[in-house]
Amino acid sequence: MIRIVDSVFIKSAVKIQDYPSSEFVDIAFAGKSNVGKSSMINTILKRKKIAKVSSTPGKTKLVNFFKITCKTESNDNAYFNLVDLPGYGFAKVSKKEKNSWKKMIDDYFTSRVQLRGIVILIDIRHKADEKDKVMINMAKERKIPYLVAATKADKIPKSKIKATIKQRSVEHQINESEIIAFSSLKNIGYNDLLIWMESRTL
Ligand SMILES: Nc1nc2c(ncn2[C@@H]2O[C@H](COP(=O)(O)OP(=O)(O)O)[C@@H](O)[C@H]2O)c(=O)[nH]1
Ligand SMILES: [Mg+2]
Repeated sequence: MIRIVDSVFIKSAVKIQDYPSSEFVDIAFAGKSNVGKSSMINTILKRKKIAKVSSTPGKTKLVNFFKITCKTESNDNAYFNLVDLPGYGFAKVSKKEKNSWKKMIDDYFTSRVQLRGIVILIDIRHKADEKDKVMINMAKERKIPYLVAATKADKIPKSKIKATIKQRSVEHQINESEIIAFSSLKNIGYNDLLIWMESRTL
């Protein structure tokens, strides 16, 4: 399993030409505003606030790049870029702003040759929603390897997690091996996530 040793913020970008050049691969994270993306990134990086846990969701429409130093089973000094994509689906923004995430993510998908995989976060409690479906279909269409992480798994009874994950996989028409339960609060799914990330960074 991958072990994160260090992380540094590189830069935020809006346009393709602003992306940092890199000889390392990207692992990206996407999800609706408030789904728990910043919390997940902070959990992975073991930092309290490297990715801001926002009180005003939907405000920042930026692609944030972090350079991660890690140890893998085969390499003691490996690197990859963790990319925090703009959150979507926040109600209190203009229509134009509402769809800007789609273009930003599609620009990133189509132009970033370093991209090796994307973690798509959904809330485990909510039945498949339109924006999540759009996001998952974008990854499928662009043939980008994805892992769906169903967040806030601590909010449902432990005994219901397995069946709920199965239900979400059916709703999203994905394989059961492509979805995990996750909680930043209770550390559910942390190992599964890191194992998948290692498989994408090798
Ligand atoms: N119960 C629970 N709450 C969480 C979890 N992850 C995030 N939250 C809460 O959900 C809200 C949004 O979290 P944040 O990480 O900022 O979401 P983001 O908008 O997707 O970056 C905050 O109030 C967090 O404390 C989790 O695993 N369990
Ligand atoms: Mg956030």
